[in-house]
Amino acid sequence: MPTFRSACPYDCPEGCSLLVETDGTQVTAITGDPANPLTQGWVCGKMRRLPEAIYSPNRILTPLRRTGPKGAGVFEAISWETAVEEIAARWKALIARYGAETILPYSYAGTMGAVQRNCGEGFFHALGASRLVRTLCSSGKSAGWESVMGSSCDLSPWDVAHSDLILLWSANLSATRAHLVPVVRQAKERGARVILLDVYENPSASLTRERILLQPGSDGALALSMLQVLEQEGLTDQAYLSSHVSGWEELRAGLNRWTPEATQAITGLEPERVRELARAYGKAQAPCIVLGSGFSRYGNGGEATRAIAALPAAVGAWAKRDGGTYGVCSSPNLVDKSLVKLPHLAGDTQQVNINQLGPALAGEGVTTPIHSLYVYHSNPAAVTSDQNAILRGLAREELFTVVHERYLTDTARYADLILPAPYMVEECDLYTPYGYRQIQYVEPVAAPPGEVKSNWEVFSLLARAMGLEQPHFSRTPQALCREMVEGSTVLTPAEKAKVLAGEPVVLDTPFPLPIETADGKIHLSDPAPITWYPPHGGPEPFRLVCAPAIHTLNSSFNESATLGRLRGTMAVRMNEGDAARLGLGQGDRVRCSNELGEMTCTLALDRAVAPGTVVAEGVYPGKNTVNALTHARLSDLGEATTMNDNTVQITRA
Ligand SMILES: Nc1nc2c(c(=O)[nH]1)N[C@H]1C(S)=C(S)[C@@H](COP(=O)(O)OP(=O)(O)OC[C@H]3O[C@@H](n4cnc5c(=O)[nH]c(N)nc54)[C@H](O)[C@@H]3O)O[C@H]1N2
Ligand SMILES: Nc1nc2c(c(=O)[nH]1)N[C@H]1C(S)=C(S)[C@@H](COP(=O)(O)OP(=O)(O)OC[C@H]3O[C@@H](n4cnc5c(=O)[nH]c(N)nc54)[C@H](O)[C@@H]3O)O[C@H]1N2
Ligand SMILES: [Mo]
Repeated sequence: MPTFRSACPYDCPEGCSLLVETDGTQVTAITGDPANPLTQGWVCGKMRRLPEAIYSPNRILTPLRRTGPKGAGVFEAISWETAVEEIAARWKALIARYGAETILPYSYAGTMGAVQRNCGEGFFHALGASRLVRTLCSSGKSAGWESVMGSSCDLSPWDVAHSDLILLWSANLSATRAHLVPVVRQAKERGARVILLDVYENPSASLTRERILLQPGSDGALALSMLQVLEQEGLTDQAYLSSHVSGWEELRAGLNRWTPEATQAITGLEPERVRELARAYGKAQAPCIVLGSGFSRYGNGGEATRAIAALPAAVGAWAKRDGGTYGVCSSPNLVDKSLVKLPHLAGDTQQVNINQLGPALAGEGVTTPIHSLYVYHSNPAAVTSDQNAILRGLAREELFTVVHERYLTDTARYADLILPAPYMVEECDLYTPYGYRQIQYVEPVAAPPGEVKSNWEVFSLLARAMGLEQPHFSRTPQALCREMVEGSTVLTPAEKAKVLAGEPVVLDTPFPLPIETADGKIHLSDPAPITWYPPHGGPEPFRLVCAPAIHTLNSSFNESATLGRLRGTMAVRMNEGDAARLGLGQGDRVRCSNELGEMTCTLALDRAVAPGTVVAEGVYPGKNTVNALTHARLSDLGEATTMNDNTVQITRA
């Protein structure tokens, strides 16, 4: 059986390197590539089952035109030529009447490849369309980190094996960082203490008996209390603070507001528990915070990230080998993606935040109304907040909606035209995952079935049809990948050659970690000392938190019947005490509701949850799913989603 190298294209920190086996035509098996020190021959169950999705009878294989009412999912097959002609004709008429800003591109992270993910940006800039602000994931965390650490990276995943105190802070390793599970086990065998800090016992709680379940959106207050204890008990590293940190004195001066007693009402944690945690952190040889993103998807998520980022600075963890944080690093500087994004072509057109699609389609926050929506590698009807507002917008009869997809998603159902999209084994791209410093170039290993075309191919066709003259749109993805690799200012010539030969190249984090701020210092009071303020919240009695599911990835893999069965039915998890108070039991049907909408699902009581909190794992297909309950409000820093920051009423269904 021929075997080819490939890489996982999904929006996951792991960026697994893959070995793809084919029978000469079709993909028959996918495993992990031992050449990548993280992947080491093992990949998750989602990836192992990808062939089922690739060859599913439900896959869209030709362009489709709507023949029934919007949302009904009734389509007829048309040719590419007709589809492209229709799009160009509709867009030219709309541009003549309203200007190109009336077209809104909508994309996020169906593929993470440098070319296929970003190429639409160049096209829509050249067209003069509205600009989408892509902050659907962890931009609050990135903005908070940047205000303290600049563009510094953090530890590599394998470094965590040598830490003696690992805080699994808002991170569900079993779902989103599966390759860290054996690393944490190794650390435990060496004697490390592992503590989970979350709003519920997520599946990685199996790694440790020590769980601290805090109130949603209170992490910043907890971190400030830890800093207060570290300071009061003389556990800060004065030498590190004076040589590597600025703004400590201003922050220190206000810490007495944040004693564990003062934050107890916010975090829900016993003061002694917080003191013990801070002492363990301050006394560890190489404390490591494995930092997920869930805690940052709140109205105060940027500030909370600043507070957590202050902890390793206060104890000088970055000066201790394998101390610091893991989970924030991405590889933005390995290659320059502006070659594909073409930022120089961006005009001063109106911006629409990705989280506010519903309001934008209703005419809120835009000066030019949106009359056409082009969705590619995203599924907003399922993943984006305020689902009911989005569905109302997508149902607008005159809105000309084009969706480039692989199967009939909740968004594609509302399209006027659907264009057939590929899986990664059918396209060329360059991957730089955000969980460590890795880069891999991938060639297609199987022919695209039917009339499937990649994002790049479609934008090249549309550029020609719209009369865009730039020679850029006639290039090949291979040439773009090669130019990005060759232009890298980080990779050595030998590494570049290896990348272009299709091998994964992995770079270690240097020790000590270079602090990449303008003055080389960590900033704790710039523009103001770190603080905590309440998240958005709401009037209903329960806080609703969204969390990743193991067997799906956002709405991706919903197309796999096997993975759907493994995931089970839509549920919310609740604390047993809260359930007893409401007279509810395991497996009961419950109705979750707030002013935006409702969701009916099963109640799960099998894992502990912070009091007054319900957790919804995964993104399910259909209407009245969890994002019918999430607001389109933004975070304090980074204009990010606040999808974990909502409240709901729970009643028996
Ligand atoms: N299997 C699987 N893998 C995935 C994904 C998936 O959906 N499924 N999603 C992918 C994507 S797009 C991303 S961005 C990453 C995400 O990877 P992670 O960062 O690990 O996951 P998050 O969803 O950000 O959050 C993880 C945890 O945050 C917790 N949490 C929520 N609110 C709070 C809070 O206020 N405080 C604390 N301490 N914890 C809180 C949740 O309960 C959850 O256990 O994973 C990627 N990988
Ligand atoms: N309730 C809730 N909401 C969430 C989350 C959650 O955990 N819970 N997670 C949030 C997070 S962290 C994120 S990052 C977002 C993710 O939101 P999205 O980026 O929209 O991610 P997916 O749901 O994976 O949908 C991606 C779609 O792209 C399609 N696709 C894949 N590859 C290609 C391609 O090459 N070309 C084209 N045209 N299409 C392709 C897939 O078939 C899939 O339907 O969702 C967010 N929303
Ligand atoms: Mo994400």
